[in-house]
Amino acid sequence: MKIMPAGAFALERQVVYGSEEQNRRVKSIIEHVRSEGDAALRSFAQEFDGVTVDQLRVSEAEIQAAYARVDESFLAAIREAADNIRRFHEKQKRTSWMDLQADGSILGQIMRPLRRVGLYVPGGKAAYPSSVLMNAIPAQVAGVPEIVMVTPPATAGVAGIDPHILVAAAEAGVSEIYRVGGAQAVAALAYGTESIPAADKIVGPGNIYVALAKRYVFGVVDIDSIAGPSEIVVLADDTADPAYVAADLLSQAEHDEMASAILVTPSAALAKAVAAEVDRQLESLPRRAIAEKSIRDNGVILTVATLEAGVRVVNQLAPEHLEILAADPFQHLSAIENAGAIFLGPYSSEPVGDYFAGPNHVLPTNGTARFSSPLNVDHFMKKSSVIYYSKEAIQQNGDKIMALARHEGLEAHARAIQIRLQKEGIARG
Ligand code: HSO
Ligand code: ZN
Repeated sequence: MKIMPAGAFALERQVVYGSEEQNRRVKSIIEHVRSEGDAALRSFAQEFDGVTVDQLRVSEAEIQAAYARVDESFLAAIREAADNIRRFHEKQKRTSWMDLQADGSILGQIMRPLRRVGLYVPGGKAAYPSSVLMNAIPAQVAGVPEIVMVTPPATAGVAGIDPHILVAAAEAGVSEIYRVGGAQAVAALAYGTESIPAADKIVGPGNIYVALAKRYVFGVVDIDSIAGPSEIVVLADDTADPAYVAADLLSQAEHDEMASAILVTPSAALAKAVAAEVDRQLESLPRRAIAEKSIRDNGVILTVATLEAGVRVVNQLAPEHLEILAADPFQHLSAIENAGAIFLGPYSSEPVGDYFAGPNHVLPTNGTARFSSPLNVDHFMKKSSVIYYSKEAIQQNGDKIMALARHEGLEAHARAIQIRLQKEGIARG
């Protein structure tokens, strides 16, 4: 890994907009699904996945059969992870409220779950059961009655879906599963087809076509953020074990050649030791090619004068994941302004959060931790404001409302108030 002073590092953010050609294809796929429905989904499955799809919906029998095909240890682990995730997200739930004012008015806010949410799960190698839990459980905790999953066939040419994905979906409360992927799946969720009713929101990661399709249908439905490649920043001092730091950097580098792994440290000795450890540990990694390219292209060790200076660098990077491996990690917590998830101390390796601890692993990437948050229960709820004005309140405030309306040149607004003040004989002055 390159070692350089933090001041010499120029961060490049990689926002994905796709090529003109990709955008054109996505638009055409979406329009096809919109006009031809299921027939378009079947013909795209033939064209892109090489499969003939008879039943778009995955049957209950197929889901039950999936349970027989996964290891017991996998099932036990996924159940415990799901419990932890559920418990964490339960804490986020907010309740409706009503406030009675002194003048007899009532103001309030009603919280309701979205009615129907679509969860996209990519096919092939990037189909992570953990991501099924992370996307579906907050929706379930929010009370969303219909959680629909769409996913392409796991293997090209075979209509089946990875049993681990099916089991994770069933455990996380997914209520319907359809075998359809790509931009066409996003279109089906946005506009609905004969067999897939339209959803109100679409979440979940996908390839460039899925990301562009989500951006395209945004407004017709809500979407989550467009996730970029995984990022980890480790802030460490000389008390950190270089083998731990290297292992954690590599844990995210193996996701994607575009993933980024950065160490920020005031310790020259740690910098050198971690660089050597990364090379050593890379050698035996099954996904060495991916991790190596990620480290070479986007991995760097930034040296700083002090941990406090390191915190300033971290705030500029605004990483998806931050690990603090320092003598007293909690000492720096309040100074961290921008980070999706913060892992403290030597035993809180990022995979603890990726899989198991409970907090969500769908996190803001690409510097968006400056203004956005981990996926959470609120993302699956909406609010309605409630306004009840009493006679006394309209009498007290009618004049002010009319003044504001007339200032905006909206006389009908003013008169809607005035007519009440007159009729009720409560006009003042
Ligand atoms: N680190 C990824 C999530 C994940 N890791 C899924 C393993 N599986 C999110 O940035
Ligand atoms: Zn991960």
